Amino acid sequence: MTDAPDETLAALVGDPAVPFRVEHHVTIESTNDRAVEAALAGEQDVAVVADRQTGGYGRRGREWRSPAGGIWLSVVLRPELPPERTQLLTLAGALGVVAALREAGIESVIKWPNDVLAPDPGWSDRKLAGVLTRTGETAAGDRWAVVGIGLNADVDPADLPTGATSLRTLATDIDRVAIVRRLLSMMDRLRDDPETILDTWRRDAETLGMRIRVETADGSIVGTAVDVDETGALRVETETGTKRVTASACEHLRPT
Ligand code: BT5
Repeated sequence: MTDAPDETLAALVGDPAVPFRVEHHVTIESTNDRAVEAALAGEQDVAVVADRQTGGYGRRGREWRSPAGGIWLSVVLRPELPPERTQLLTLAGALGVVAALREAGIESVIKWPNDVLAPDPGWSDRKLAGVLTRTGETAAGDRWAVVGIGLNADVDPADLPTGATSLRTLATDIDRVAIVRRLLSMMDRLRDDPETILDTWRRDAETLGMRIRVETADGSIVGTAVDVDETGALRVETETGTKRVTASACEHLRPT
């Protein structure tokens, strides 16, 4: 780790501007695991934040690098959305990041389903943030969702994998506390409002209108992303008709 900032996210604890109860850790294995534990214990409206994670993970257990100075955060919710629409919470998490960064004067775009990218005119967008949603039920049968967000804020890009970047390459003054405050209030506004999630997503997603390749369980699909449906699935126009794609890896292709 290089140049770790001294300041922590502890200032968010008890902050009246934050619509969640904030639990702060200087170092934790994974905020997602801690949030799932809280969800299973029946807690809700909790935001677990950490300055550093030692065992952060992404989809399918992939490693998520989480050096000091990043924003590693997981929100425990009781979603009102029907189960088939919970993927919308992933879109909401990405929208929260874009909104918070926009307020800080930093432009970013969304790649379906869970990436926030620093736009690059040279066609090599680099990943700034990723979102991972887990869902389940308590013993009493109450549905919960944990939306985990990893944002490379005040992090040395040398500590990140290839294809990733941090806010340090885009801004000089990075107020992590202000970013989290804004992100969490956006999550709070969007969490039970699927129509606003979809409308805002259509505005902020770079994926729509692009030629893409998506890897699915049935093989790879190449086509133009035309829309998202009410569950957050992507609609892709291909030579053999319109396909509906749920969770998968998505690559933006150069126009031919
Ligand atoms: C994601 O997974 O993008 C979701 C990441 C969610 C992380 C948050 S941090 C708070 C909470 N606690 C956790 O333990 N997790 C959540 P996925 O789409 O599977 O992307 C994973 C891939 O991104 C890896 O295989 C690497 O290639 C790349 N990667 C790893 N660390 C990265 C980083 N810090 N920034 C950008 N890319 C990274």
